[in-house]
Amino acid sequence: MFEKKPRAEQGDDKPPSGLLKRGIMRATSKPTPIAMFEKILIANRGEIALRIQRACREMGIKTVAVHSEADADAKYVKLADESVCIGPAPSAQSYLNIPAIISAAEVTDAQAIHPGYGFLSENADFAERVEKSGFVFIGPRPDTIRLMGDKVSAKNTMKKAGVPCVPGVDGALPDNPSEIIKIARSIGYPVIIKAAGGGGGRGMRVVHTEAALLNAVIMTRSEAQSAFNNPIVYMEKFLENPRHIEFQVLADSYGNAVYLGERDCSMQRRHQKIIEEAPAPLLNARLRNKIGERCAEACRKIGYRGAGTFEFLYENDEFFFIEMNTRVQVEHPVTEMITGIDIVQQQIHIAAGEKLSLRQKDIVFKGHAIECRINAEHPYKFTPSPGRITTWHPPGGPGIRVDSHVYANYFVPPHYDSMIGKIIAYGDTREQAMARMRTALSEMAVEGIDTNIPLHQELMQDAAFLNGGTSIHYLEHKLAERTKGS
Ligand code: MV4
Repeated sequence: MFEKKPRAEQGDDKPPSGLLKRGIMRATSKPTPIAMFEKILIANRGEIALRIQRACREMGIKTVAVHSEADADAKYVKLADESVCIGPAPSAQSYLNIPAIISAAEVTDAQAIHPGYGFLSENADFAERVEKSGFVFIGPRPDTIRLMGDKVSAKNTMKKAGVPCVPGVDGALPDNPSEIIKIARSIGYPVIIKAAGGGGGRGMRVVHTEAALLNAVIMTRSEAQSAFNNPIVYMEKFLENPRHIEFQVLADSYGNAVYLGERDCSMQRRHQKIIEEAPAPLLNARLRNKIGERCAEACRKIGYRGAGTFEFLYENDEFFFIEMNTRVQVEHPVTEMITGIDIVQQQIHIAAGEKLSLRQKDIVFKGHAIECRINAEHPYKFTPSPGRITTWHPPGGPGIRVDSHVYANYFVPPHYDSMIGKIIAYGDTREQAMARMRTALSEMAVEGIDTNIPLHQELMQDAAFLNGGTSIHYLEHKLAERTKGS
């Protein structure tokens, strides 16, 4: 099994990778007529695997599903043109098993690999091995993924490229205690200590007083060493009550880049977003276009390729860059709804070596979209609720999109993330999108497992949320109040 076929020599220095070999680019970098992929391997599972499969089908591209033993019976696996079992249920042996995934691409003769989100999507070593094996990685160059994976280098790069960042001191914190104290004084308390290897909320500590500073640095360093094998930490001003707003960008291999507006993802618990919307409530068009253009310009400057997201904290009408994500995101549909652009198809066109067909002036933001992530979990205790779904009635009607791989009698495996789908509601206004979401949630029937639909129903009636949105801490405070009351 998994016999390795010899592949043509692969030049490893000529961007865009994989294209020269496939004869669709000259060495001069002038684009010639593009050969679209015939077959793509989808290195993911669940709703995003189905989402990518749909994008491929619409483009006439064949798909290979790879799956674990736990996902063998999933409908999207059967719907794929081909499927390969890559290992047992635990992710480490299947969806994170790089040799098995590359072997699956070889035996099925796929030309490109789409990593989705999570799993190997931001693993630079995976992207590199995909390209060295002669396949196209549908995403940024491995070096870009590596650069953005280190949060210190990501921030320095973006600051240099003109993206506004959280006030702080550039670069890693020194070891010298008196220098650390000096840096914190220059920033002003409260400060936050973050691990360079962290991200997405892992490995951070807020410090309110000088008395607590050095211990916090030592603790964050040692946790960072064990969690990320990297003891480097950095310091920023701690913003007390920001929103999380992120900008979507698309960039091709020829230095063209556009922004697709922003998403407000402030409604979250323990760094897990549960509701996202586009556009961000109350954001004025001038500031949107200014920050969006800074992001697009940064992409041009660093030679970014593919879809990407600039994460910002937003406080008092100011944006502060914190991290960049180099993958398609869970919440990409809200941007698709207000722009009419298929982000997954754009990723594929870019990876195939095409020039961006979109120009900034043609990208129009119309209406409002909200996404509720449906999780198989208790709505207030948040305990995971895997098991057999006996009833599944998804909602429909004007402006409703459901991205889910689930069906009646589907078994939610206990091995993976609890998200089983997303409802996206679109409307001319935020109010109409919300009203449609309320209707959709009331129509939806799921039996056999617990879901967070009751929490979403409550949040769609929440006065602060309806009144222009909330900060990143709102949901956790609200849930704490609820617990006290009961
Ligand atoms: C911060 C911050 C306040 N000030 N940085 C958490 C996730 C990671 N991406 C960065 N995070 C934060 N960085 C400064 N200088 C607050 C958070 C934060 C947060 C950010 C986005 C979404 C949810 C959050 C929840 C808690 C803390």
